[in-house]
Amino acid sequence: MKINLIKGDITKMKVDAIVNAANSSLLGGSGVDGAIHRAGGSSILEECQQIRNKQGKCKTGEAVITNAGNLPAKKVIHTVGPVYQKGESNEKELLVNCYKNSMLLAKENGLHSIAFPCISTGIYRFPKQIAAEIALSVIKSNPILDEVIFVCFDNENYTIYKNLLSYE
Ligand code: AR6
Repeated sequence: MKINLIKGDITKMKVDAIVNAANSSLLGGSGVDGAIHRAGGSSILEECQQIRNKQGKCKTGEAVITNAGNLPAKKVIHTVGPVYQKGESNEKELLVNCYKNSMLLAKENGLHSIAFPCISTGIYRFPKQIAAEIALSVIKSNPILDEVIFVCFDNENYTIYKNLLSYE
């Protein structure tokens, strides 16, 4: 399994699946969620609404899959990261679940490449260094896809990932 790092906008990625750092409503928000819905168009939100009608909200750590509308990716996997409180509310385990469940959902749907944003490290305030260590260790211990790309939007996350990957 290849692991790559890119600094940029995940909505531009031509991969089988991009992952959205959504919220449990699945009905959009700001940050990367807003960017994906803006660039992808209304068909993504329509499918999110259908999923809501069927299963209700998406729990923290879980993931669902939709079309990717106008995006170059084939599918969008929406996962709900934990809101970081003090690190005493199972946040680490829930973040592990986000990465694990997104990879499993991609595999179940016959997808081979996946691009992740730095889930929970924006509005949900998860400490970036710890979040990156978690992301890398989950991906490395679950090598079930051909390619994983980490797409860092901000310099701080990019530097953290670059340093972690260079120690391999
Ligand atoms: N491409 C890649 N990464 C991005 C992009 C982009 N276009 N835009 C922002 N990021 P956040 P969260 C990075 O806040 O912390 C939403 O309102 C950003 O720099 O998007 O999981 C949802 O609806 C940061 O590193 O997600 C939820 O309510 C990372 O994406 C809530 O925010 C995650 O930041 C989820 O909060």
